[in-house]
Amino acid sequence: MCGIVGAVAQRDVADILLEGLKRLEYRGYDSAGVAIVDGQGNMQRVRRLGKVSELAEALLAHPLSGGSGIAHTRWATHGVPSENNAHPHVSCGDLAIVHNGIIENHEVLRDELSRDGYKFTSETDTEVMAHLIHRELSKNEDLLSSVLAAVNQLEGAYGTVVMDRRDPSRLVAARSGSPLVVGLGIGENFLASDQLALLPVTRRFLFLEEGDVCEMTRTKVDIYDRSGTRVERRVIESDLDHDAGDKGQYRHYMLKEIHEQPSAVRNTLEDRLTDRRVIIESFGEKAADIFSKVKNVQIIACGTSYHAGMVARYWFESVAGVQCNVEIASEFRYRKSFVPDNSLFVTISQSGETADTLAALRLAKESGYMASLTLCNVPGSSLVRESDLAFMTRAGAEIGVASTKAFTTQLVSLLMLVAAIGRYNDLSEESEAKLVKSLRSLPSVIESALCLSDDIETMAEAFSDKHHSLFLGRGSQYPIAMEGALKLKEISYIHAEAYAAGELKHGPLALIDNSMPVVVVAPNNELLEKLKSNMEEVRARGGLLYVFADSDARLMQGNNVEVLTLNRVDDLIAPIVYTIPLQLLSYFVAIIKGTDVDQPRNLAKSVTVE
Ligand code: F1P
Repeated sequence: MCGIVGAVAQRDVADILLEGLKRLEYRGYDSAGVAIVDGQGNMQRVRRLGKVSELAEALLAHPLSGGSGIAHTRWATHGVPSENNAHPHVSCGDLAIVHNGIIENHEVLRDELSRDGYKFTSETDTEVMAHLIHRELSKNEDLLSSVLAAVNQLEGAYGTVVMDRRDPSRLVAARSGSPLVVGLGIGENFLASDQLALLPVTRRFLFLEEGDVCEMTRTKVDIYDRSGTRVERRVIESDLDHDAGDKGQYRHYMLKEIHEQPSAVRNTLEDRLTDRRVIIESFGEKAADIFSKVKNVQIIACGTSYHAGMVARYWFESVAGVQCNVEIASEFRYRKSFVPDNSLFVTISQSGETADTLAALRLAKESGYMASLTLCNVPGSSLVRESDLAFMTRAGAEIGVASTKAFTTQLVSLLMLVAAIGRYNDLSEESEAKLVKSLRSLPSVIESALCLSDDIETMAEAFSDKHHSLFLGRGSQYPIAMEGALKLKEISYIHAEAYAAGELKHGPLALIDNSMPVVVVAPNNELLEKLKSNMEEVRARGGLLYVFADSDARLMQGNNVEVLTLNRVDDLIAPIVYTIPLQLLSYFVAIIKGTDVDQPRNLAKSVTVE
């Protein structure tokens, strides 16, 4: 969603801000803007509807000089995408502000500020914040205490940075519900909503915590907690690759990330397995003690991460012998739920900042769960910091909005978790050794699945003129069908629905005709014969079948049936492997349709508002 970059330096900061915004483009946005104070104390602001490249062009035509600035990519919540609604917002020509999040009491505050004579030029909740801080500043003349006083009047979520043209040597930032990170330079300092934005200028970061307010100059960073008490935050050296934001030889980040899966999975596994076991301590020092008591697992996640949780449910109950429930965070957080004894609360998130998942974790902490664990791809993110245990999926930076390598590494992490907990329940030493062997085979098995790329590219042509599609699977392949359908929807905008194949007769069969492609994930397992009957039901009604199967499945190519064959793999890891062709299918369909693969319309990479 929205992205923030800020800088105070001796040099001109326009290029640093612009590069930061480009690196945040993957989060999804509809407009962009920058405000810089020049050497004479003038506030200069440029905003554009559309891409950061349009803002860059505007800045090329009219370059901005100055060592203090803030910049933003906006994903509309209050008010349509437009130049007027784009950030930074300015109050009375003096204060500029950028903001991520949603202010829930903005209407009351807007009325109050209008009565005090403030004029509004946008429909945003952010302009309300700008005027509110300005009003405080006119009372006490200190930006830091004005921001503190203003945020105390806000309800909702914010990550915000404020700049005053009358004293551009300092920026003030505040965080509640939307992440902010300080980047430490030498004689210059930076702020951003995501460390990726600042990798070209620094690797040393301080993560602001909930309620923190920060005052930053070129040489000093002071952080205060919600009560105004000075606090220290740990400096973290980032190990993210500087070029994490580079597409390399690939046409799109998504394609690069699909092809990175063998190495991403290798990283996930590295140092975490012995020959026959999963190393429990990889989940944290307290993991063995906690896992030995677990009798129930509650998984909470959103979107693709939720699908990973759905697969894990099959594994937990069949492999570990441990009861497992999975629920979408936005539902869980608003209902009263039952907490069984010895229950582990597990969140899954590539970003670690998803507002609903974070709220669910906070609720769980008050609800009697034994402990919390997050499986996450971003070290230092909110979910990681607030959970008792954290396991990094180590997929590397994922830029494409539609998650690929983050998903498969989540599945790998979950299978390790199943083994670690299973050891204290139904998983024998022999079965764990077999599971470990299968995990180790994954990088090369995924490599072979990627070899189907050309055939899938040809298959994709059949989808380009279609408006609807169905995805079918059974057992642990059902959530994989759901993930396949989600991927196709997200990036090609073709309507796609997934069904557990046994549900066909209970409704969706009515939709089948020769304009409805039906994609089936059909590895040879104990449900294959049932699945074959479901496919016959589709074929008999003129439906078009596109089947991913293995050689042992003995499925014949024929009229209206196209079969692509994968190598036979152990059932346990089959959901991970069958994800690959479905990712490629969506990618190639989107290419033919000419959509924006890496930044699909209306979607965001990090969903920091509920
Ligand atoms: C959940 C999610 C992703 C999806 C997209 C938007 O986020 O739905 O699965 O790919 O990027 O958010 P997270 O909690 O896994 O970060």
